[in-house]
Amino acid sequence: MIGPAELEKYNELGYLHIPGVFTDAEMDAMDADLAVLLTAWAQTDMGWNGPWRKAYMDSETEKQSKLTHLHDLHLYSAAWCRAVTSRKLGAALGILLNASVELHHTTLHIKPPSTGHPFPMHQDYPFYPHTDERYIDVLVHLDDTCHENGEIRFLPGSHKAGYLPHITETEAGECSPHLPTHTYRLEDTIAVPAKRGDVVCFNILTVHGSYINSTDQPRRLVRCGYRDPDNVQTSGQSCGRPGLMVHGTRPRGNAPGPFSTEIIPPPAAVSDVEQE
Ligand SMILES: O=C(O)CCC(=O)C(=O)O
Repeated sequence: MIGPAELEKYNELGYLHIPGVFTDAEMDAMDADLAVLLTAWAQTDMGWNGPWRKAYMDSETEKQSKLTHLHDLHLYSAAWCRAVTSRKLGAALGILLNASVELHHTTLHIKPPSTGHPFPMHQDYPFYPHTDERYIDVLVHLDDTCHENGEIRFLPGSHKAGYLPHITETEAGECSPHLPTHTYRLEDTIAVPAKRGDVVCFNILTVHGSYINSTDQPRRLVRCGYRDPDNVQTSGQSCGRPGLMVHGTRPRGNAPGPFSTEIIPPPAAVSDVEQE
């Protein structure tokens, strides 16, 4: 799936659309399990907060705009566990990272019909900062995307500028990390519409966002984060948690020894679950 041209494109633009990674049969299995997870585990709420909401939506829309989300689907569903540890995807990511590949997290984002949550321009780095940029986010598409349902959009080459300071608090308190709306505009981005079963990969530093879903159907995708296992996380979502290896082997590096076998703490209470 990844030859020299794709690798060059990814390195140059900071993102890459890979069509047809998952078969219809695989997507059907993921769809079926997702329906169960939606009833049993997923949450729907206002999603990301912050002053960007008023810049993106009028006040009536803003009140109605919601996001359905769930972290780490692979811990709840065998079909999703198989999908995110796919040998094919792992090999592609191994070429893009030029390294072994470790799964870091998976996160469901559903934009409900009609006023489904837009995303302000941001880098994913502030949500799960790592020592460097050897980290790829992969959007697994459950639905075809287009302008009307809020396809993913990127600022090409923006990863090359490094980490950009994000707005993380206002007078009212903390808010979801995002870039200033007047300098980073969705209008200046390139749309990357994709089909069910496609993935869109992007560098943890690539600036991206998406418009509201104005259609009468939900727009469903799952973001999966993968890293070079040598790239150490410093804070944020799922920090300190080792991930499954999806390509190659974990380098020993400076590790004093293998992972501890001590009991992992139980899942966080609902009120502690992060928004991203
Ligand atoms: O779901 C979307 O449209 C955008 C998702 C996003 O920005 C992210 O996962 O970082």
